[in-house]
Amino acid sequence: MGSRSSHAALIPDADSLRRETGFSQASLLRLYHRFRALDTNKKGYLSRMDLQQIGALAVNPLGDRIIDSFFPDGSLQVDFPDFVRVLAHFRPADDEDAGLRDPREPEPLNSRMNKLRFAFQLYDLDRDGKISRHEMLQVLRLMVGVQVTEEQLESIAERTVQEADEDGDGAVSFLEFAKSLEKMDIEQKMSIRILK
Ligand SMILES: [Ca+2]
Ligand SMILES: [Ca+2]
Repeated sequence: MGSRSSHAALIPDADSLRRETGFSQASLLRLYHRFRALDTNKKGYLSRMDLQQIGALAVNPLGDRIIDSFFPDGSLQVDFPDFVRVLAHFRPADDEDAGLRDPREPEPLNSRMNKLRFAFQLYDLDRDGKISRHEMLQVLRLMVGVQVTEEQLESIAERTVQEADEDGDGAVSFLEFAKSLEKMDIEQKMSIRILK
């Protein structure tokens, strides 16, 4: 175990990252090893291609969108803290959270609300704070198989937006989105085991 703790010292800002993301020291260490293994050519950051090696994302229909969210401002590089911050949204709520949280601290990244926010921005491509029918259609196209015709897809998109659209502006705001998913087990849907 001696070598493990010396590795821990290599993680940049380990303590603040742990507080911010809720990952335990051991998980951070494992993520750090994962990060270094994904980092081909030892660049010190991950590129889009590096992230595409993550199996859980490769098989996820929204994997490409999730990968996009690692690169928020058109940047092409993900450093370790940013890597961990995105992954924290997928961390299942578990005993790592039990009783340790200071109520003055910001909401954990893997809270239901933050998971919903993360999911929302996968839909809201132009980031105007609303999911348009067109944006809904694009996500549905990624998620459903080829057995559905374009026409059927359009009517599903139309209906999905209509059902969620409470103020009738023809688009789904974040609140409408959160409300329409009220009964969904977002915890289970948004738990991706990156470490496996
Ligand atoms: Ca939008
Ligand atoms: Ca609306």
